[in-house]
Amino acid sequence: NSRKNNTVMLSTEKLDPQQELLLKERCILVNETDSNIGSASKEECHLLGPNGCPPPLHRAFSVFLFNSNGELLLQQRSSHKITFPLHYTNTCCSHPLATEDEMLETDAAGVKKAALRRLIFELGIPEREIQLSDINYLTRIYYSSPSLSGKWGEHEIDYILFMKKNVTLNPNLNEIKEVQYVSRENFENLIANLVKNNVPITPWFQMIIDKFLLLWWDNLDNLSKFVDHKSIHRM
Ligand code: DMA
Ligand code: MN
Repeated sequence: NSRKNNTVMLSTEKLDPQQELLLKERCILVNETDSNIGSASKEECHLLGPNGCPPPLHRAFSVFLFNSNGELLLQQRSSHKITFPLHYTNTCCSHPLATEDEMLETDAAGVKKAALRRLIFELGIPEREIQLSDINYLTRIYYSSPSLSGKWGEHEIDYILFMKKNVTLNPNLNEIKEVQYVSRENFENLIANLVKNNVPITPWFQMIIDKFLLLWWDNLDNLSKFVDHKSIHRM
């Protein structure tokens, strides 16, 4: 009935206060060729327009962190996340901010600095354990996708960053529900189990799985032939 619907609506409108504060961050707006064209709040960058129109295109990154055994660290997003709560996804994703440091483009330094900031904040990796030089920038992908709520969504040029390093983890529970390492040989089984149990997977992680991940994973110690800083792949 309508009263019940209304209650559900109101409860989904109430944002987690910590996540709500982060909506004030300034993201970097880009054009289709990834040129910096200005900035907008994280909120503006993730609100769908009328008729579900995608939000403004902005710069983002996706980290894939492997341990020395070649196992990939996955996370389940916390229930507090405004976009894609409780979805399973790659190690860490976020946005470089519109600050002098994180807008640096040579060697994708700004994106890598943002990745370090978020690996420390989300996964609780001690600062001394990771450095810019641990991060390998492979390529960029473009994608656009609404989140389930119908109000929020993504529209990004996403830098794919690979790292192989053993680190200490202390996940920030406002960001992350759980983390786990998965081996290449157990990966397909783990994904099949998530699907079987109706645990959603983020659309960008699914696209990367479908198009690139296994090839890159099989060449983890030999990634240079896959480095492509010219293309922006569309799925
Ligand atoms: C945004 O990730 C970036 C991608 C590649 C989807 P996010 O929603 O996890 O960002 P944040 O952690 O800053 O909320
Ligand atoms: Mn985004």
